Amino acid sequence: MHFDIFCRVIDNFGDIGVCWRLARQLADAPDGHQVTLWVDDIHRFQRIEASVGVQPVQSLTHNIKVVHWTTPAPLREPGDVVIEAFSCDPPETFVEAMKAKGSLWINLEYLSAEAWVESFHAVPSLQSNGLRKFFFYPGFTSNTGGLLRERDLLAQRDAWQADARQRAALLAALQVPADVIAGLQAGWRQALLFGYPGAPATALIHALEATQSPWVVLVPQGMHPNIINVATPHVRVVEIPFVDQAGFDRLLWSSDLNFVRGEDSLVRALWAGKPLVWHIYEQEDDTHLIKLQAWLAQSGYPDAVGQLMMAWNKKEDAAARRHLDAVLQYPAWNDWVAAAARRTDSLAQQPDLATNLTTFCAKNC
Ligand code: TRH
Repeated sequence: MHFDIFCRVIDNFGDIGVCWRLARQLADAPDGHQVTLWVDDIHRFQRIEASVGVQPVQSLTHNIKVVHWTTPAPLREPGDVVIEAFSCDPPETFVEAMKAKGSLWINLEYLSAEAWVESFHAVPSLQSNGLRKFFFYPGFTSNTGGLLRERDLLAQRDAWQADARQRAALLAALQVPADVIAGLQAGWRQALLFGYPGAPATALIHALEATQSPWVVLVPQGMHPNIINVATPHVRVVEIPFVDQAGFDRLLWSSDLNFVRGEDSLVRALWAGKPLVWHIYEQEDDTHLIKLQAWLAQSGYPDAVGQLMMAWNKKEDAAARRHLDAVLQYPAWNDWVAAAARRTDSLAQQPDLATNLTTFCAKNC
């Protein structure tokens, strides 16, 4: 099949992060689909994928093309399936051409663990122009579209985790000081902190310090400026450059504790199988807290972990500190480590999103 994926960058990196991952997974499928990825903000794309140039149309691999989605949009023949990410509205001229071609239209929705998702997933969205359009919901249960996961991802992760030299080489390439790398090799624990502004990062440093064992906190460039270069007796904070998505995965795999946000980094931290704290994307009227609660309810995490995530998202410093103190202590820490691994194992039993999507499209094309 030939897929078009339309991506409008609203903010940050999640929109293009999800679309780029999906494009590669469709292209890497055993049937090797053709993919055209339309992106309105090429510069944002370049932050997570250095091979992207600024040409209006470029071939990134033998079966992935990237088109700069400008206004007016370039005229191109639509594929068998057109995916609009997050209701981003493909151009009208393109929709006209989809009618002539008879393309299948998929609206790839946001990720949520709320119960209603199961009943909306794969439901038709009636179109007056006669096109066949369906909602496709990612999710955490087998009655949803599932989660993005490359076929060999967990094997790659295990191989990476088994080879300490690769981790040291990655950290050295990111200019992490040699004494910090040596400390990590000697057993210091590593946290990766990728959250939204206002996250209780200072409370985190104090809580890590209170464990009385050494920690390194890696912070992607530009995030959490209030704690950069902090050094307490047991905690070193190191700012690292932005890396590509493969590098980001490796950082998650080699951390003991991951703080992630949005949508895509959450899923990647789930595949890392380590304790994680999710800073969910903020929405009006605290809708995001309802989504967070729904996700926690099906997570199997200890209650204290759920309380920590609520405090983290409400940006409540004192409560976050209290709950961090609780979950970082033994034996609570071990319970969290075990629950995180169980959650990953159970999610990995389900088919991945790209497989579910191609099966659905093949049936409906
Ligand atoms: O960046 P995010 O907050 O993105 C989004 C957007 O705000 C979007 O509008 C909203 O729809 C969505 O969240 C819910 O968080 P997210 O989704 O985790 O995306 C981050 C991406 O950046 C992810 O693909 C991983 C990637 N990344 C790198 O490739 N290298 C890095 O160094 C870092 C820190 C991240």
